[in-house]
Amino acid sequence: MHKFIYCFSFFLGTFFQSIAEDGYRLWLRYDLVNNPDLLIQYREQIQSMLILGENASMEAVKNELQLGLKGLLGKDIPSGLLTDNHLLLVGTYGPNTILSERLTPNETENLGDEGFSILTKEIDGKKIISITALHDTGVLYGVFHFLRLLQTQQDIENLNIQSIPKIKVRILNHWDNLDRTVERGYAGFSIWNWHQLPEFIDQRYIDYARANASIGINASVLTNVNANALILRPDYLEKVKALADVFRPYGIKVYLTARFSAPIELGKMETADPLSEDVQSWWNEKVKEIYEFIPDFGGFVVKANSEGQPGPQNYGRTHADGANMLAEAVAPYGGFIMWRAFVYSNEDPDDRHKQANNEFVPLDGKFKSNVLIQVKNGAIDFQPREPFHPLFGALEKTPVMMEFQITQEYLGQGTHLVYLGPLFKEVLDSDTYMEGRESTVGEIIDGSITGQSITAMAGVANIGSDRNWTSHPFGQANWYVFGRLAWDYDLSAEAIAAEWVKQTFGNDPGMGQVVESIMLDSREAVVNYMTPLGLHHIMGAGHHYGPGPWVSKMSRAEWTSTYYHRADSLGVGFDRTSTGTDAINQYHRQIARTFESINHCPEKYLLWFHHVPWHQPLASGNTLWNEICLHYQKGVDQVAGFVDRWQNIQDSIDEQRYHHVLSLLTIQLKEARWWRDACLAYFQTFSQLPFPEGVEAPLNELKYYESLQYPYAPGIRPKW
Ligand code: GCV
Repeated sequence: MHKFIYCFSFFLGTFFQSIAEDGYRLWLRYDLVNNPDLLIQYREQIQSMLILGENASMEAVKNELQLGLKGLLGKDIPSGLLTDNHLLLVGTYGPNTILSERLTPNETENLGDEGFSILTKEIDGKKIISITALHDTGVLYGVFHFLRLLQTQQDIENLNIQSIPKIKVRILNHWDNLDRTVERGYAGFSIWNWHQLPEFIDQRYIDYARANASIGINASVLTNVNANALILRPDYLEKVKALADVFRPYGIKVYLTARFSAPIELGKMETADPLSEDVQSWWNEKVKEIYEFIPDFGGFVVKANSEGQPGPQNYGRTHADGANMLAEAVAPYGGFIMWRAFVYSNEDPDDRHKQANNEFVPLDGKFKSNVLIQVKNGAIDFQPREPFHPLFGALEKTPVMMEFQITQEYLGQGTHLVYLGPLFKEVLDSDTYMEGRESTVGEIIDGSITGQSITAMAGVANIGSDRNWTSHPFGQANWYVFGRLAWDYDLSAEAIAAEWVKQTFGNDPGMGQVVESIMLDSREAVVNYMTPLGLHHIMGAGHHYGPGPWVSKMSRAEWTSTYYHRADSLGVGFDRTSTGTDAINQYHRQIARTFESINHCPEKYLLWFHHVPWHQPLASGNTLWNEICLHYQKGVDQVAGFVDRWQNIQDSIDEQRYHHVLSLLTIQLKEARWWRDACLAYFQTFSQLPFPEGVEAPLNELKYYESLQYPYAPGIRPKW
């Protein structure tokens, strides 16, 4: 009879599940466990729960457990007593707490500020599952982990889990403007409704906090790095405070971007010179005011002297002068300054690739201890593939933090299915040779190589007001994988994809395999149909939507495509070897040696570092020209394969998301062909060679592709 009821409720669950899924619930769907045997096990193991502690965070814990368990187990779990069998016991561990009497110190003592443990224990013949931590936020993370175990249908019979984040500040960067447009945002408008804050608290803010906490994200920069000083005005600070109050119980600290010229714009001063005492006092006062509103304010992210943003160099000062002035202002309150290294100057004729190292390496050791240098994963700009940024491995005395881009500015924006796990992992696992031994980028940003204790990883968010948050349903996976890797960069892209798929689409193994295989192939596919073999930055001008290898006239040379691919009648690619711009020598000599040699340079970076003759034979035996053509074709074929694979699992996916993804894959296939055709038509004008067998010729003449205009492509930088 029992089994019958379970099967019936399972059927009902599956039935409702297939009706409507708009994606709003993200990976926190908590649908009824659809495996009758496991459901029985879970219901047996969790018969009651006791949540210790009363504060806003523990309230969040309680709400999440109630919501999650009710959904997953299909019934309310009553409050229990310590004497109960099969009790779920949740709370912080500390001297004289109920939990301390039940756990041994070594099960908890090393958990730090945010770690947690989940243990199955037998006490007085009664079984409990404890979820504990030294602090409330750790408990919350433990609860989300536990719910993930149930959602992904793991055995919970004998749990012995301890988890501690490797990186301290795991932060989303929103490039959201105060008018609610989002720079490089493809999912609607900003979720911050500045106009209606502080009074109107949208449920979305709470769900945003839940989603972030569930993957360990503990900080959020609310505003665009192309900053607007207005956010520092008291009426806006009141709105920021309202958001900070919502996020606090979920362990999320709020950061803002600081416009360097704010003392002039807001303070009506004549200068923003960081060495001026008046300017310093203005910032000190402003920071004091911010902390009055938000006592746990995280600090500032600053884009200075970059792409037209004001900065210390406007006054003949250095990045260290600018960062240190702000660092002193926030230091008394425990705040941080995340100073971006994304700098390049139109006036500097040197290779853009080299400019960040040129500016920041001489400043190593000159920054205050609460400054982190925020470095993009590669030296150019979030390309489908870039070698890791040479600043990782070059700064020994300064904390260096990672900036990844979750929003797909250069990777098909809101319409292409590209799972970024493999991209993030490729960078984090890259060896910098900083110590002459294995010193991966991951080990540098977690401080284990340089001994830094302040560590951080940022991701430029892909979140917007679209009902499903990220527009493309698979964009959610990129938000998810960012958080999971920021917590533990040793997790694999495969494992994270698998857990995301189970939570997002369900536990059907056949469906799971197909979806995971699409995800895991998708990054290589986009590289193939956009920028194979180390080509880079050949997207359409300004909006970066679609191909634009012909772009050659812009206000800055480094914004053009021809600057990067340098195609001519002899070959293609950017010579960054010692006989070229010598950017290669910003890497450790072991890496530089490999990249320097055209025969040893990994082919995936070939045209990034070398200008290669069209007839050069590559590892496959094909000439460079043929290999380029075959990669473009392969990218298109891969996407065609994604469409087929997706269609094969129609019965296992709810209708709404099935059709949504299918239409987006159709766009992606059309656009992959567009990329192939436009790029091959263009590069052929230089190579003057025929397409090899198996490569489809472009549908149109080059001038057709060149004539396409997209003035309303989303996410373009607005004028402000
Ligand atoms: C926020 C690239 C993007 C810009 C972005 C900039 C940055 O240039 O195209 O939109 O500006 O990077 O990271 O500051």
